[in-house]
Amino acid sequence: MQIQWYPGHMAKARRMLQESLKMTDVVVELVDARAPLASRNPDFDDLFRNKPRVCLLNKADLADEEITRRWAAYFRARGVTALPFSANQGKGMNAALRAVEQAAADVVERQLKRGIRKTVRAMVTGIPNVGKSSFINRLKGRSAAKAGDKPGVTRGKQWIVLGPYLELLDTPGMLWPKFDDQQAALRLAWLGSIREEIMDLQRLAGSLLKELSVRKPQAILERYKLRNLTEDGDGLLEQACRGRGWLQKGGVPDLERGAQIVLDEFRGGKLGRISLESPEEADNGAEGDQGAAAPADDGDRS
Ligand SMILES: Nc1nc2c(ncn2[C@@H]2O[C@H](COP(=O)(O)OP(=O)(O)O)[C@@H](O)[C@H]2O)c(=O)[nH]1
Ligand SMILES: [Mg+2]
Repeated sequence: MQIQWYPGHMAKARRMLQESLKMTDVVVELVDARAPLASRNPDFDDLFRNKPRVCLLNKADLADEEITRRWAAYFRARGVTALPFSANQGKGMNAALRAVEQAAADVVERQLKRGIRKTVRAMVTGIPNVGKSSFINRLKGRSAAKAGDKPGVTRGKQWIVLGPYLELLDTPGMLWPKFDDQQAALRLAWLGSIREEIMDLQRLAGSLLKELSVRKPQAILERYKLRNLTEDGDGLLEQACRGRGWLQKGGVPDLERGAQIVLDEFRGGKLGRISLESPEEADNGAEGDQGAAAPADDGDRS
């Protein structure tokens, strides 16, 4: 299913999210560990105001370990519990569930004083492709039972029972990325979190190689047998095609094929663990500057 973030889609997603929020005590927000800022929209802080929140830096297996650690510290310093995580490996799951329980501790405590042992209810949110379904499916696999429908209370929502006092909503809350920051949108495109039909893959792969020539030069020099990193993106892609022998008849670089392979290999972690954002860059205000320079797109604002 392809999701386009037209205002109508966004309005619907927001409505569904708000409905789910009413039923839940804790929000588990998934972001991409390789680009935690690009993969979350600052507007969400407002949506989740008054809700205890746990932020999972998902796909940490593909991100630079040290930078992910710094991101966790960055969020913690801003009052948000953040943990490295890997939904498809289930790595960090116990710590994540403990964090969810801890986040709800105040609510549970208050209810206990009134003699009620409250069941904590959590929901998963995040932008498309960040790993929500992987997270939920993994928990389904290990949950003893499904709570099933609870008519009247949850109106057809399903809950996954994680423990005697912990349940998870099995429908994730869909969030939308911010497209008004062109640099952030580009990082999402490199990560494969934006519909590809609307993009020029050769441009995308070229700009990725250019970015990696700064962030991880050795990795692309070796893998694609590049000779000269000072060329622009198109030039780097062409070098990669020659280096790896992706050629058409007459030795012409097969840029289309090369672009697809470069993107696939980056996304699949073949170039090693690479982060596209670091907390230090965020602190330098790069985000705001680029956002201001980017053309506004009203359709993508919430
Ligand atoms: N390497 C890696 N891939 C992941 C991880 N979590 C999810 N994925 C992959 O990311 C893609 C999108 O995951 P999905 O759960 O469908 O995301 P959703 O759109 O948020 O529901 C799938 O190909 C998953 O296999 C992770 O922790 N590590
Ligand atoms: Mg999904």
